[in-house]
Amino acid sequence: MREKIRKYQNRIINSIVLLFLPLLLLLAVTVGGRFKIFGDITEEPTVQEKADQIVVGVSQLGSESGWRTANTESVQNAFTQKNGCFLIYHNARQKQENQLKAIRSFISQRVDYIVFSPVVETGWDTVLQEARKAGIPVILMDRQVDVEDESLYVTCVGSDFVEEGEKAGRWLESELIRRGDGGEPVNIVVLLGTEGSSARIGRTAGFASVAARHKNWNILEQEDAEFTSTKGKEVMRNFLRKYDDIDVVISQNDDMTFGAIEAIQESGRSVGVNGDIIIVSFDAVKSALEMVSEGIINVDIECNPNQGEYLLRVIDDLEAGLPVEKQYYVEENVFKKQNVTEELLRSRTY
Ligand code: GYE
Repeated sequence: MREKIRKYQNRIINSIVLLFLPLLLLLAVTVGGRFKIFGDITEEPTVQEKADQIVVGVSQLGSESGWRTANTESVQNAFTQKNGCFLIYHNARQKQENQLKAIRSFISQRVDYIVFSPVVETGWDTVLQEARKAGIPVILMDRQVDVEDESLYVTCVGSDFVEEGEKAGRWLESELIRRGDGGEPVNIVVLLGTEGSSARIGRTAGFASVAARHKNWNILEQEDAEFTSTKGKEVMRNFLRKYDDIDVVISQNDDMTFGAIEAIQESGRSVGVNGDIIIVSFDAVKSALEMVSEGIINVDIECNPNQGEYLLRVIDDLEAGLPVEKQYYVEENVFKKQNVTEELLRSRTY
């Protein structure tokens, strides 16, 4: 009998445990989400947090490149509790629809500011009108939007992509002169970044405007490689199969450059300062700068991902009721073998 009662008791205990286990798990996931263990979107901050902190919803477009990782870190280091902020961060994984969802969730959570890096330029009018209706200022980070009414966003902190493209063109001009260019044909292929993105649109236009001044520059082909290393390699491999006389590769970011260099070397050709093919890259992340200093990449047009500090300053100004400019450009350099110093490599954090 006793044995029976004990069995019965055990069964009851087991059922209670089974009943509460899902509840315990749910609690763990919720708490985890709050501290960004499980999810990308944190939970709505409590009223108390809202009262003394500026709540900033950040929609990052993805994590496709080394540049992007550095950009995300910069934002996360700026919008900290120490700086008076509560950050709600979301990664859209390259999809505009995910960014639209994130922005709408920021609106329903009534954040104080919305910051986002638009994956493409078009298609934002409606959601930005919704933010305006809710009285939430929107700040663009990194890339631009193409909207009917520019007052739908307060300001943009990012890069001058057309200027970056022109810098690439101007560097090639001077390099060809240095090599004693006698007007022989220069065959160029271009690896393009994400279709519809400001970085691609601006860099392409900037480079093309310089190329147009040179009758002997032939842009053989420009192809989308989505700012990723894998795609860069694949597209470069196709270019190499199609054209056996490529002189220059313009690669719109370092990740695509890494892939392209692999493809070129596997094809038996060499790259860089003493190589068969000139490599022009954009971003200037640390591992690319190392390749510049080794003469593997000829030139790297810097794109500065450290935008968090600028964004924080803009928000502080807005909080203080001060006027802000419509556009802030971050400082950017051009790196060749000669100016990639040991000191620069040591201090580069990304
Ligand atoms: O060059 C590339 C990234 O928008 C400036 O996006 C950014 C670009 C950057 O994925 O690496």
